[in-house]
Order: sequence, then C-alpha cells, then structure tokens
Amino acid sequence: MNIEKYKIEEYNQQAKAKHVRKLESLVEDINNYHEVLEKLIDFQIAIPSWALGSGGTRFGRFPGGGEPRSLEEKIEDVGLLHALNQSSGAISLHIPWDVPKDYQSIKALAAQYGLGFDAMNSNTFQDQPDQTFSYKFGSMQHVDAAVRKQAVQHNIEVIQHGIELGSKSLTVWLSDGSCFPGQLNFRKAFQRTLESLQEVYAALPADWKIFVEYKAFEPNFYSTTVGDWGQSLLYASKLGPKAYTLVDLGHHLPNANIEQIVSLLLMEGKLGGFHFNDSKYGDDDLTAGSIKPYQLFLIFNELIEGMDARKMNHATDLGWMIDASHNVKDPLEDLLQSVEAIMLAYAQALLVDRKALSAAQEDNDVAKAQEILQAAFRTDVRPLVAEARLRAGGALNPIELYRSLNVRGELIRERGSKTVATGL
Ligand SMILES: [Mn+2]
Repeated sequence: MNIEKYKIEEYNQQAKAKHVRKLESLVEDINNYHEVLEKLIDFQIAIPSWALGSGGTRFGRFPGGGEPRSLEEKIEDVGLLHALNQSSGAISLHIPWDVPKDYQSIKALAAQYGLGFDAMNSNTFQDQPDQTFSYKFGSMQHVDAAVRKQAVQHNIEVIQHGIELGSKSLTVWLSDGSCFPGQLNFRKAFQRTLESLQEVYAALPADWKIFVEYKAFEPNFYSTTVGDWGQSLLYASKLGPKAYTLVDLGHHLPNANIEQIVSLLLMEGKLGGFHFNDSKYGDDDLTAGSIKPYQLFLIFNELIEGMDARKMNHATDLGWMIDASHNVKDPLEDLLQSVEAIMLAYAQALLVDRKALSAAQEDNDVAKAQEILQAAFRTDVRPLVAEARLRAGGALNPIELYRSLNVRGELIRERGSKTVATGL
C-alpha cells in the first residue's frame, strides 16, 4: 500500500491551525530555531527489517496480522513510515532473513520510497537449515577452526549483499560466550574472535565500516565474548580505522551510565553507531523513550557535545538505528513512537545552552548545570519536531494519520492475518 501525498496534505491542512498556535509560543524562546529545524529535517533513523513484525518472547508470539511476507513488503512498510514521518529514510537488512533475489529491483523499489540501505546485519547466533556446522558453542570464538571459517565466510557474504545494495557498513553482533564457569578460556575465546573479525575486516571495501556490537548477557549467561564497551573497543582498536563500537541501549548491565560511555567512545573517535530501544530490566527491546526518556535525552546531550567537538555531521557521521520489537503493539505504530521519541530527545538536546553549561561546570555550579539541562529536557518540543516533519512533507501527527487511514486494516486485507515477518 501507498500513502498518497494529497492525503498527508489534506490531513495537515485541517491540523495546521492548532499546530501553528503551539509552535509560535515555543519558537519565541528558541534562539537557534532555523538551525535546529534544519538539523531535525536532516536526521534519519534506520528501521531494522526485523522490527516490522511482532517480536514475541521465548514464551510465545501474538502476531497482529498484515506483517510483511517478503523483503519487498518490508521495504513497503518502511516506505509507509517514511511517508508519514520523513525521518525513517533507510532500512537495515538482516542476512539470511532478507537475502535479495534481484538487487536491481530491490534497489529500485527502495528508491521509489526514498529509502537507502543502512548497516547490514549478519547472523551467527542461529543455525540455518542448510548450514554445515552448528553455532551451539559459539561462532567466531569456536574451538573448531572450521566453525570459525564458516562464520567468517557468512559475514563476507553479508558484505557482498551490502555492496550490491549500496550499504556502507556491517554490524556484527555475536552471541558467543559461555553459560558456565570453566566452559571457556576467556583469553583464547577473545583471540579466536579477534582473528575471525580480522578476516572479515580484510574483506571490507575501502569506504565501509564494521560495527562491533556488545551485549552484557543473553543468550549466554555466564560470560559474553563481546560483553561490554571495553571489550568492543579493544576489538575495534586492534582491527583498525574502519572498525567502531556500536552501542545498543538495551545491552548494558542495569544502571550503566550509557551517556558517559558514549562521551568517551566519541572522544576516542570509536563510536560508530547506535541501536535505540528502551528497557526496564535487561534487553527488553521496548519502544525508545518509553521507560527512561531522561536517559535518552542525556545520551543525545553527550552525542551532540561530542560530535560538535569533533566537527562531525549529526545526520551522517554515525549510524542511527532502532533495534526493538515486542509482542503487544502494532509494530508500525511502535516504530513511529520510537522515531518520535528519538527526535524529541535530539531536539531537546539541541536546545541545551552549551556555553552556559560549560561555564557552570567550570564554576562548579552544580545546581545551575542541572537547571540548564532540565530546562531543555522540560521543554515541550513536540511542535518543533512536527514543524520539521511538515516542512519535509510528512504528517503533523503520524500515528493519528496512520490510524485514520486504517493502514493496518489495509495491510491485513492485502496480506492476510497469519503472516510472519521475522526469522526468529
Ligand atoms: Mn542491537
């Protein structure tokens, strides 16, 4: 299905008077209004193909119907999101769940929706039906060189698919680790993983990046071979200049200070990308900003501070992606909410008075520093983000329009109610 431009314009027309009223009172207090608006328009967040269907848990799955049945339909779904919010201009594919049959037609379809191909994702955490060796005891860390070679070869294939589609990066998340003390020699597991990653690194085109994603635990519950940002940074540093750490918000131990991690990785020039989601307990994969919106704002505050210090382009110099999926909401509504939450946190962080904050820090004026941050966080920037969407051709309120057009009903009518999107 397609959302025609005139439907968005019609909707915006009737919602505009109220919007303008709210925007005008907000704009009075923003000094760098036009600059902020431009940045919001430029900012794009990639949608992972696996978030387009109901995620489920290991206990069960409750699909809502109309899920995409093919790569083409996944692209169509991201196209719907992008038409509504103009901030979801890329799709992130997962191999082998999204192996393209015909690169040219897939590229043409994505271009038709204004979408690019973000980071490619490999998968050595599952066994595929046609696979020779099992990853039960790990992939790149495995004691058997033949298993490691299979994992390396898979990653090289993923790079090759990405080259055909115009992607520029590979994200490697390894579930490798151990479940019991004594199962694994940590040092040997690290060395084997590093050597495997070095072989993948050698296959990267000159203008590609490799993102080494870390995760504290799950599916392994005693040790994880890329378990935290320190380990990821070690791998990335040893690999070379095309290797970076990827931060997934849900992959930390409870109460980790993620904004500090972000700040230091940026300082070292080793932050490559981001996976947005939110969590209460572990890798809960909940909607971005749904549990800890202040943390999301503080992360963006450090991102902007650190990127500006290195004169980086906010929109293009890091990989921005959502990595979430769960059981109880319409996945497209959920993604619209995640993108909105990310844009709001970004907009609020753009409003931080950085000069005043820096002065307060130098004066040890703790209360003032807190006032400055919270003044930005407590600003209702929804009209600002809506204005950016409006100017880019999106809908003033994407979810409201999504519901009034009955997009899900239409997708169920087209695709049926028993379709499955993910390979999990
Ligand atoms: Mn992730």
